[in-house]
Amino acid sequence: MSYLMQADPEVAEAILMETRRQAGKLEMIASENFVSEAVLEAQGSVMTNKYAEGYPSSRYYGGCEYVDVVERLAIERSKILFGAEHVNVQPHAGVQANMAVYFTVLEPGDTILGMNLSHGGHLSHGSPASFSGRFYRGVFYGVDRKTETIDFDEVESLAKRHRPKIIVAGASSYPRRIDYEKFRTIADQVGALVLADIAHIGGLIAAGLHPSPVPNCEFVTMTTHKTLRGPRGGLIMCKQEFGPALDAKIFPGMQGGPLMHIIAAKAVALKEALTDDFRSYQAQIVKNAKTLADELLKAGFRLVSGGTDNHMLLIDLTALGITGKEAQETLDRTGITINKNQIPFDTKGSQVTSGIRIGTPAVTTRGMKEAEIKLIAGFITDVLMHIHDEHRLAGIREEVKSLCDRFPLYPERIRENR
Ligand code: DSN
Repeated sequence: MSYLMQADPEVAEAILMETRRQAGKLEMIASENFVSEAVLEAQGSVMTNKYAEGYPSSRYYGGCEYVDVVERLAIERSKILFGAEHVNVQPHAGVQANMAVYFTVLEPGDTILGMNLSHGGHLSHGSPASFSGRFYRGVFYGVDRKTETIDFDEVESLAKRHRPKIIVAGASSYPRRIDYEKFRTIADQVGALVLADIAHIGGLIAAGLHPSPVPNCEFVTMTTHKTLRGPRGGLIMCKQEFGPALDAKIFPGMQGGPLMHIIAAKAVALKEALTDDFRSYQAQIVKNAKTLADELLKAGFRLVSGGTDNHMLLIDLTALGITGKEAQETLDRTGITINKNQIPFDTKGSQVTSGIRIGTPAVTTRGMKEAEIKLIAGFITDVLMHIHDEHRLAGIREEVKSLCDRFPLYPERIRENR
């Protein structure tokens, strides 16, 4: 029996049930993934015990010689992977990474030009619901109504009218390639800085499948747990000239002790990301997303922007007469986990939505390829076309279960009940 099971059976049981849920369902939330046992081991290590305010070789506590090793490894590996000049691996999450950038170069009241949340942007890109829209003035570009791709004419005209101090290029639910050079050109016309938030596509960029924003942008932020497949956390890259100020905004500016166990796990994930296996994995994520898009289009669905270039796609459910909320709940009952998502120009609110977002990183980690994705497209089609047919839904649940059983996830944990 594990230490945890003895000490706290309620928590141990919940963790076990979560392990079984992850293994027994198809995880298709575009921002989620499954880390390796090595990443989990680093994350569950004694590095959690250590206070290490400051940075390697410049800490406020003694005994930091080994946490320094892992933080240096994480920084050096990020630099190699992305070609970055300066890296900070301490942000607890993506929002903190963006916050640190704003604190470094903006004053309260300054303007951020970011992507409209309902067109695919993120709360931390100037939304009034987040600190970023309360401390700063958020102005938003969106996608073109016809192509549903970023409307660069609008980006340019808003930049000229509002003279933002920073332009944020990045999204949470945008299925297309992002042209950082165009953002750079527009920013240069108005003297703005560019922050590329690559939280979603960090793995694709690391593998060279999408253009890197590092040469063109002063700042690049990301989370480490999405396509990059590391522990939950954030990371910032920037031009050398901003490095010291940025570090000071993370600590002592806005965070205390860094999460050294998470930084150790980030280092492990970054080592994994430097391998050929990782590059093949990222290529398969994209192939799987394209296959899923093609199959869903063949089945008659409308996809936002007509398809995908990355790891995700958005289905517009309007023609089916169902909401994103209903679709999410019904797919979940059949063992397919996705999230409801607003689509551009949505007439429904964020708790209901007209769309769903589907991603392929996690099922690709399990080893699923085009053949399995075609089966999954069939399941999704069947569920969404027959949302009230309980008998059919029960059959699909069985098929999903047997597909999951063919691609075991964390088998030792399931076997050992942990
Ligand atoms: N929650 C993340 C996502 O699902 O895209 C963004 O922060």
